[in-house]
Amino acid sequence: MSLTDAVRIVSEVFKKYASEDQQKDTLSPDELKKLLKAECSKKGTDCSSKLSEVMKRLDNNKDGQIDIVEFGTLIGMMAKRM
Ligand SMILES: [Ca+2]
Repeated sequence: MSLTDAVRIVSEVFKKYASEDQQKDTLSPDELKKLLKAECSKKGTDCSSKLSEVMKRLDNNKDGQIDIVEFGTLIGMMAKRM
């Protein structure tokens, strides 16, 4: 698998959850919660952090939404723990 393939998968997962409400380019706290709940049950990922803490760490521009660039931080956090 190439990095481009990996980025495509990350982008697809992001869009799958981000498109649940009207703002389809960002994850709301609710959408992030759903994503973490679904994806964190898989092996190798860390879900010990609370949603509010994860949200705070990811939401760089403090608009209460997670965009695709901010989502990259979560991928980095998960990769670090693998
Ligand atoms: Ca944001």
